[in-house]
Amino acid sequence: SSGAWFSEVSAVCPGQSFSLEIEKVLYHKRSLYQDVLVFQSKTYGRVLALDGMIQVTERDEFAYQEMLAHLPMFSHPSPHKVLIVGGGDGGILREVLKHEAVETVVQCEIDADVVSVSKEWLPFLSSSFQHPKLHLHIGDGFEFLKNHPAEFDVIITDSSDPIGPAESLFGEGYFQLLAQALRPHGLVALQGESVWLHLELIKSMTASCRKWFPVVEYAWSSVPSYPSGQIGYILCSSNHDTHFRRPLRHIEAPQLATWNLRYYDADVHAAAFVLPKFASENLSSS
Ligand code: PUT
Repeated sequence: SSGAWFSEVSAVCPGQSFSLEIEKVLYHKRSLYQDVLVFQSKTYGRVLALDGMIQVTERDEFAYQEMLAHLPMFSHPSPHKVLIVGGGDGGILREVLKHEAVETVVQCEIDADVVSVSKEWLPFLSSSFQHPKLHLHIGDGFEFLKNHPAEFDVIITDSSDPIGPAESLFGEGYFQLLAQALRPHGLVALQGESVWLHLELIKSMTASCRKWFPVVEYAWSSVPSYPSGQIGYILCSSNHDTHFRRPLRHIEAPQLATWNLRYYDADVHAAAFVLPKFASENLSSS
């Protein structure tokens, strides 16, 4: 062990700092957009940090990837065409492609270096970048959406935090573009931050989403390496009849083993929408 520690110090989570012991730094460079760091940690496997914020660790990445991908995917009856905005490590893509209904995945990631670094250092996440159903576009998700009206069944935004290159993906202008890029009955899922740290941000995001979508819900999961150990998912539907709390589809038993799920199942899906009182009082639509 090097005896060195990585500590998250950021305005995203002021006054606190989560730390991991570093075994070896594998990659550290500034890309066009941000500081990109990959290290081997002592107890969480490989870790990707962007601008000093942990994006994934090998130990707990499945909790985030499975929930952000499968909550919307199992809430849509037939998700044929899916857009991933961000998600440059490839984890959401890996999960989305498990759904047989998917014919095309378009992914728009702003930072080509995140994709290439993930291909080289994070193979457990990036294994699907060669998939024939994928159309990978390197560019700004906000700008991309302006040119793709009424095209997608499901749009998943796997962003970093609102300070840095992902800032535009947290505002009302972006939610309007998402609503316009959906096919009829389309759904959206967004990285929704932590109720312990970002309740005001989540309140304003869900209120803005409600201007563009008739159904908006917040679900959550535990992810120990994210600030406060909890992260949320904002789910929006353009269909009044969507009930996010009940998955519409289930995995057939023979396929279940090949999906290799470690966090998500139908019970976890339903339970994810049950919020502690301080959060539900702030986030309910009524
Ligand atoms: N896409 C990773 C989310 C990290 C939030 N801090």
